[in-house]
Amino acid sequence: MTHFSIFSLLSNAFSANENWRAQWPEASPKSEYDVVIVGAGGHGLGAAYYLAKEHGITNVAVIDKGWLGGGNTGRNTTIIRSNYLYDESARLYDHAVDLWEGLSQDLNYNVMYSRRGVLMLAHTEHDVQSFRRHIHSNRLNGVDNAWLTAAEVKAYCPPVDISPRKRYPVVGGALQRRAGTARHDAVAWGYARGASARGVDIIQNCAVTAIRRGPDGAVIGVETDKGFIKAKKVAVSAAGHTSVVMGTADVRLPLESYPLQALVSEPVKPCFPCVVMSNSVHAYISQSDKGELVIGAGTDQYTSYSQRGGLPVIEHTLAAICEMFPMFRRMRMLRMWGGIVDVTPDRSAILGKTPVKGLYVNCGWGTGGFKATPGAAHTLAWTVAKDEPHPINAPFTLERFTTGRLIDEAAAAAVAH
Ligand code: FAD
Ligand code: PYC
Repeated sequence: MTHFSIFSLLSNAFSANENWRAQWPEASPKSEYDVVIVGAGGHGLGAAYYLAKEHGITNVAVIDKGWLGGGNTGRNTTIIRSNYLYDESARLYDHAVDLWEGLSQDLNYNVMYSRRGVLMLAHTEHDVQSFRRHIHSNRLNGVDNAWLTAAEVKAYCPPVDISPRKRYPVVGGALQRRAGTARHDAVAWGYARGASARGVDIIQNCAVTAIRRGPDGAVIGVETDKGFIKAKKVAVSAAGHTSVVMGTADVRLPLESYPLQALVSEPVKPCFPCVVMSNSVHAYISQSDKGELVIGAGTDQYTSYSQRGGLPVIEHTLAAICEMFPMFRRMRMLRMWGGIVDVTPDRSAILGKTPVKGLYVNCGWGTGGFKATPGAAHTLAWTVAKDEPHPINAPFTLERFTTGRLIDEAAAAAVAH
């Protein structure tokens, strides 16, 4: 057992979020929409917002089986960065970071985007080589990322212990200064508010049970537990469950769903200046504006739809955190939770059209889709509105799993999986 107190482990992980259900007005679905979006996470709500704002398409419903933002959007650890290896990813994630920078103004809702820098620690020669490769690639793509020596790591983030006698000594790090965090529930609420103000219906507590196709194979609507809803187009953004929903339209996706967990400590005064990630020791940490240390683990090693991760994984993570940051050894844990992430073979998303006319998909973000929220939503809205790929999401189609033109971002995912 680590020095973190485990006693409050089973406390009310999402009591705050449960209140959202009460705050959003209940809407009954109309019988027909131009576009139905399945999943009221940041990606689904964002797509509805951009459909309305940029394409004038407002006869849209966003349908969720739970409450808005109650999926991974309200469960993630809010790390935003764009230091991915391949050109295609750099374009997508940097597009998202560009949108993050103006998002509070755009939505007139403070999403608390904070450029505090994301520092990835290197512990081995392999880490050094991999990070340097990413840094070179990022620079060629105009994405900021810089190598720091161990002493420079310590100067940027004083709580890190860089003693060479450690089990995993810190030998340097890759720092993206433009990267940072945002407030996840504000993202869901900001997009929901913006979409709703433009006429979009947000329907909570309504599970989509099947996608229906007409005689010519094209989408005609969705079956829900509140009845059938006719739709000219359907976009599925149901992280963790997308393959189940898409399976009802006979579209098979190369996805596996895993629990990914995180926790927060009791709140303390500001003491941690940036985000630090260490994939070798399976842990990452930042401090929220409320003062809590936000700590996350790697995915559990088995597939599951459980929204709570395994105890050994989080214990391993806390041991690593206490080793890297000895000053946190006496902190107490406030709450922990899990989300279900869907993972593709190449750890990149599937985003765009499907073989079914009128059916679009946004999934496979694995452990890293929060940062992509505005970029994915923005380009998906374009694709749905025009029925054609956006230049940025064009490489992220389903076809790459048959052509073999994969976008292998396993190393850049930076979270053990
Ligand atoms: P969600 O927010 O999960 O929304 C999908 C919605 O679909 C849900 O609300 C769900 O209820 C709904 N749904 C599912 N099935 C149905 C159905 N049949 N009918 C109707 N509705 C349905 N990413 C990062 O970039 N940085 C991070 O630091 C980070 N940390 C993470 C930490 C944890 C613990 C977890 C779990 C994830 C983390 N992620 C992170 C990943 C990130 O949270 C997700 O990739 C992203 O939030 C996905 O957003 P979304 O809108 O697609 O999905
Ligand atoms: O993608 O940066 C990330 C991330 C951090 C924690 C989970 N995902």
